[in-house]
Amino acid sequence: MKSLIIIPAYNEKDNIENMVHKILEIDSSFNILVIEDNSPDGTGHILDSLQKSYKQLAVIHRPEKLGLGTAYIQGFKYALDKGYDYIFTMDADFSHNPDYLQGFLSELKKSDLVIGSRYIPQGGVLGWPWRRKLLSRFGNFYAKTATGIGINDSTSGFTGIRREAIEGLPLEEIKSEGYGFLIELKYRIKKKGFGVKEVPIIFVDRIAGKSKISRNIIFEAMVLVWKMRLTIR
Ligand SMILES: Nc1nc2c(ncn2[C@@H]2O[C@H](COP(=O)(O)OP(=O)(O)OP(=O)(O)O)[C@@H](O)[C@H]2O)c(=O)[nH]1
Ligand SMILES: [Mg+2]
Repeated sequence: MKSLIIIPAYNEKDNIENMVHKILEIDSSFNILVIEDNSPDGTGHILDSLQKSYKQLAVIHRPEKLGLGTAYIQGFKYALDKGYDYIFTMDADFSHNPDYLQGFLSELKKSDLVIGSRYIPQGGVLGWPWRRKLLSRFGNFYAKTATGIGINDSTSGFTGIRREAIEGLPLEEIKSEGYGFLIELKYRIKKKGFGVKEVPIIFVDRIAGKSKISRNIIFEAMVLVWKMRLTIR
């Protein structure tokens, strides 16, 4: 069984090398795919030289910042194409602790989608100001209520997915971005009847680098949840 960890990275020069080291130190049988969008800070060059030391590392360089949604979709296509069985998504900025990966992997033997969840008992967030905490909490409560599918952390970007669940997705049809994409991904998998399991994680605010997810996609996500409920069966 082959595992691929998909990491979108844009301007992560202070994180990406440590992240790759850390993951492969935990388990050298993991493979990593980084989707990098021509970062002005040189993240792409760091990845190119890292590839010389690690045969487990693959990199897709895209010509410009094309967003998180399309990065995941490209990663999923790559994973299916190369025959991976277990596919993980995580951020480059250490908000998602790679130490959780092996726990996710063992859960994936029983479930089709494993979600690293901040909003179940034993989960949580460290380092965010109260306003951001409140927004994320409220956003996830809103998404849970509006979609009616009972997922507590639908905006989590830390997931493990079985190949079969990704094969069931209409990758060409999914157009949402950022948080909306993360919600839609989980919604579609759950709606198809796949087994979904939330496992608690402690999410830690990034220490190095700057945030690049724009906040105006929050409104887009609020509309999306209703659209999904009405159109996706
Ligand atoms: N390839 C690619 N990666 C991106 C893009 N936008 C964000 N990322 C990466 O996606 C992950 C999540 O983005 P973050 O900026 O950490 O977003 P966030 O976690 O909501 O915000 P912070 O934790 O406050 O930084 C990180 O690994 C980013 O480097 C993009 O347009 N293209
Ligand atoms: Mg982050």
